[in-house]
Amino acid sequence: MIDLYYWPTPNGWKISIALEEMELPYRTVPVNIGRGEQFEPGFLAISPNNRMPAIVDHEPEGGGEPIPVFESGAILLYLAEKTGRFLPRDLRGRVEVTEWLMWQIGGLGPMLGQNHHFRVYAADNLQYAVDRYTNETGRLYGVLDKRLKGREYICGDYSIADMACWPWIVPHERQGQKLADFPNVNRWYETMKTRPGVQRGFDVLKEVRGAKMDEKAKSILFGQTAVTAPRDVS
Ligand SMILES: N[C@@H](CCC(=O)N[C@@H](CS)C(=O)NCC(=O)O)C(=O)O
Repeated sequence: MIDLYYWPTPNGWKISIALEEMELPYRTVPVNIGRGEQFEPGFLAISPNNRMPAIVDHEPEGGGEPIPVFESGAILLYLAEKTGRFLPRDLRGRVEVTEWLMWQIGGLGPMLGQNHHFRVYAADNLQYAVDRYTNETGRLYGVLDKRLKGREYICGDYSIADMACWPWIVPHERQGQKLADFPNVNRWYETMKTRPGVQRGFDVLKEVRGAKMDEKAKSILFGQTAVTAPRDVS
């Protein structure tokens, strides 16, 4: 059994989708990040960066103590290794999937996260920041569009790179992007949506998906410093 520490956001969906696609048994442990549950000591012991997703695998290969894993890219690699699925075994295929996984982790996720921040959450309208991240989002969509030309999935066959990228394309409207401008991304996005594993993963905790962020949640999420926010779950 795997414990999935999770909240329904793009980074969370990557792992709920992977667990569903890999048909691994798991139980969901909600981490309400708008209420500060990511600062609970028990969670920090698993995920010291106070971010979800994280997992604990109670049945690791070879037995022994449960294995905790934080960082969605590390979790995807761990699960792909565990199951032998969605990560090619041959050197060249493996390098390609790793490249596009790292592209998501190092570029698509952080840039689109800043896009959401300045377009949707920032108290002031900071036009420079809005333009900067909207343009960079468009550039990254363009890169993905070129990559998907002539390929059904990002690396040809379906892989953990698709599971990492797709959740970040879900909120394309709030990122100021039109999928019609990126026909290959659009086609891939729709193909992904038809996969039962993607649908099941996307629906985990769907009852709280897209809940409006109140001021308290904003101060917990956007007020973090080196000292960082105290636990506040009231
Ligand atoms: N690099 C991390 C990013 C995870 C991340 O940013 N998670 C957000 C939600 S999408 C979170 O837990 N935020 C809590 C916080 O900011 O305190 C990963 O890929 O796992």
